Amino acid sequence: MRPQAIIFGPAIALLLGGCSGALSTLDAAGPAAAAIADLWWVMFWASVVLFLFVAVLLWIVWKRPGAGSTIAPLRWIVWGGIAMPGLLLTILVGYALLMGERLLPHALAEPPTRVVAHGVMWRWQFSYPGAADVASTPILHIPAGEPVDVVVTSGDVIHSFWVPRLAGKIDAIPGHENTIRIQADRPGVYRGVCAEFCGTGHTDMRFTIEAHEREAFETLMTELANG
Ligand SMILES: [Cu+2]
Repeated sequence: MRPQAIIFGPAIALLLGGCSGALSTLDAAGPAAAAIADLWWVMFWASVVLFLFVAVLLWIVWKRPGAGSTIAPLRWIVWGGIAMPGLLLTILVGYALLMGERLLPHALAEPPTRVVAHGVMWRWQFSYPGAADVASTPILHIPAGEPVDVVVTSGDVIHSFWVPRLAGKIDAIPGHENTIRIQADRPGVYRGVCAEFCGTGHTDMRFTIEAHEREAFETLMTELANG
């Protein structure tokens, strides 16, 4: 095996391994996570292009010392050091703001299902204000294929609610309600974690989301309410 294969083979496998899996932001299973994944890829490819551009410039002056000296230093600074990063950062920040806007729980014609995620050291409890008398559950049940607003609260310290394949993260703050909109495009099981260090049990503060077809979700809510 060639030395390059020994170095790059495992590196590429390791890199691609991060693209899938139960806790991968790049393996998006809903629109909010897809927007975040898109932003990640745009930033990734932009940084690859920039890196290659600078690497080529470096290679040129290394091979041919003095190359580029016909261009005045002030010009290098103004165009390469101010104009180029200024333009790229403006585009990137504009794109990020647009994507961020899509993640907000804007008012909808049909109000989405609301569930409550309450974090306490070191577990999550989920309740369903719309479905009367449903006791809190250790697994979060949601209907698939539609937006769901998760009202995130905390009973003690600051936690963070994060289901990487469905949405970004949001802090659970004592005495405060934060709402995050999630959506699972298809029924299935999704993994979540607490994303804010909250003490010795932090790593065990994991949870599961089960997305059901609308009818199955309603049946389940009725079953839970009837005990
Ligand atoms: Cu926590």
